[in-house]
Amino acid sequence: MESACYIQSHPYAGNLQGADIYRTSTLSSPAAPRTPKPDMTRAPQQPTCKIITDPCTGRTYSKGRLLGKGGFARCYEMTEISTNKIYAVKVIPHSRVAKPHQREKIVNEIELHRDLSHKHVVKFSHYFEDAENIYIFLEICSRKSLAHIWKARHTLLEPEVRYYLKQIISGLKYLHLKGILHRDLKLGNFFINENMELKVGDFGLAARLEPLEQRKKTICGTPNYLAPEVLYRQGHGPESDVWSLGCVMYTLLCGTPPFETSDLKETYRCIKQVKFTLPACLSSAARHLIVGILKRSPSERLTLDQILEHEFFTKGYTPDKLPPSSCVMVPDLHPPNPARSLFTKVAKSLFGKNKSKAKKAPSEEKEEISKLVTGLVKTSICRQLSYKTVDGNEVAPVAGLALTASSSPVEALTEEASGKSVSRSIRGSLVGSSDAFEDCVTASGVMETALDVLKNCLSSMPKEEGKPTCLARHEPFVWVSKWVDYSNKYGFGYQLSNRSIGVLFNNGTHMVLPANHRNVHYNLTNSRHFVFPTSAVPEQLQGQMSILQYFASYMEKNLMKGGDLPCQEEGTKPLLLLLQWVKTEHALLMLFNNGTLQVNFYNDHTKLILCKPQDSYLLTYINRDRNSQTFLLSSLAETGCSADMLHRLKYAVKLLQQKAAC
Ligand code: 11G
Repeated sequence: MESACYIQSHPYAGNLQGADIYRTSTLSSPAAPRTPKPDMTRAPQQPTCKIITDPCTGRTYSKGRLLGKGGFARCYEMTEISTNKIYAVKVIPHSRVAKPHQREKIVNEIELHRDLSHKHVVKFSHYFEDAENIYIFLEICSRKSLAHIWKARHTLLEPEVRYYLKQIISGLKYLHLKGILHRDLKLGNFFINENMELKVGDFGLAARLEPLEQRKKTICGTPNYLAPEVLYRQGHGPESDVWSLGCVMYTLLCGTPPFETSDLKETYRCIKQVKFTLPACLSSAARHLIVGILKRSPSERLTLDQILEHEFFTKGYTPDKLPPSSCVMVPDLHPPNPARSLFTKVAKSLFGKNKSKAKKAPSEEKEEISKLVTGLVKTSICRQLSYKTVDGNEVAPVAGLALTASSSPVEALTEEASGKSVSRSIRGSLVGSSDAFEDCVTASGVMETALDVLKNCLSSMPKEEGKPTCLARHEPFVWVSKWVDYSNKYGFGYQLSNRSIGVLFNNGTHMVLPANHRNVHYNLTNSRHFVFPTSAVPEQLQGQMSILQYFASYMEKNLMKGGDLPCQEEGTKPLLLLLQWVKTEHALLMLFNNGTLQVNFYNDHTKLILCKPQDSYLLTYINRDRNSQTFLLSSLAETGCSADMLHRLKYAVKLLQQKAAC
């Protein structure tokens, strides 16, 4: 398909190294003195340089991480050294655009994009070339694109779709008014910036709008979103962009493109016949709008203004802003209404962040709060995201209905993992792979041992309360300082006292980000262990990586610190993995692959930690005042302990017995 794409010639074609290009590269209004034009005869290939200098202005840029590849370009984050401004930069080696029609494409892209200025169109900053490459500096969009959001979410809520579509339509109306057709509207070309604002980008296939008879009849764009008239070689008009927009809307709402089949010819046949199905879950307004857009004849298709006037937009709620978390999980969106503000208010008052100014009669308020507490308490046990901090603060739950484990992109990998293809498919960026836990510590093994040890201790303890001496010094051990249970959707996230972050996903896989964030550890259910540099996590794991990062930032922002240890160099100790967690009405029990058992009691935030850092078992009790005392288990067995601690020890044993019996 790509090779069939020939864009019309332009006066600048073949002149990318010429004077015009240098003159026009002053879009960034350089203050730096102009440097002489470089000798454009190709220099021998230089080693990849981290500092890039604009030979025309003398401005310097430091080349950052690779953002990805697209067309002829490798794209990097680059920072202008004097201003610290960050750009997304397309770096196109001259060698990749040696043929005239290839250069024409780049020139066309620059020429069409450079003068555009709109809130919902990627800002073109400037460009230049050196001996090796052409550099196109664009607005950075830190949240990547709708394609990434779609990958993590698969389907979006109708209010989210309205939110994004309105911005696409706004950008697209501007382009069409300027006489520019995008011709490649797809999820990957809708970039999302830090503020969750959408920007239409990638003008690699864009063209000026020509009268019908003068239009190029060749096929451009991504096959799935091609309009019937483009397939029939009748040329691409504004209506063809509208068709693609309809496909985008369908994909976001239904999870797959409307004409997707396993065979390209079949896809084209479906497009020509406008053969697609509308899932029952769509609202009638959404169906009606899709049908109005995906019309065979361009003249029958709704226009951009008609789309905006459709009841899908006029009757449905569109949020002003989406939370960044919606990139990976279903947001809790509600049109402003009294019930919602009650929830927010009560949750805030419960969890100590009540800044609400609205006043209510005290009796009325109390009544409403008590209702909600019951609801929260009930749901927090098994369904809602509930989390507590080591110091006893409990924070309001983040509501959400995010993706199920089966829609996670990693599912395929996990399934494949039983065969050999997985290691092939993720080997590219692998740092290491091993069967790290060949001696296979199982949760039930850890549970049985802990049960034995604790039961023995309890049975030898004297009947009366004792005052055991706690250890002044002991071997360091690692314990869970923060946790987030989002197992109704993703899994269980935790932060360890050594500041590494882990997620035990619902599908049984495990991801751990050690404190230095250098590598990511990934464990399959079959206990195979992979290590990747954080910057090169394979595509298949990006969804889980986003969730891990979300958990990490969530715990960092919302949960109080609790006794973190100094950062440990990665690799000095075997990786600590949570094997199993169990929540009861009163406590959370966690079992680790090094044999550690931790029990957190919800009501007073006390904790018991049983571990064996060296030869002897240690038992740590963190009391309700957050005082931590560590004892040799053997000395507890001899001396006995406080009633408080004994009570909790007995509860832990009962819990382990119950679990072991299951
Ligand atoms: O056009 C882009 N923008 C605006 C962008 C492209 C290319 C620089 N990309 C990605 C990089 C890899 C593939 C597409 C961007 N990435 C991040 N911010 C902006």
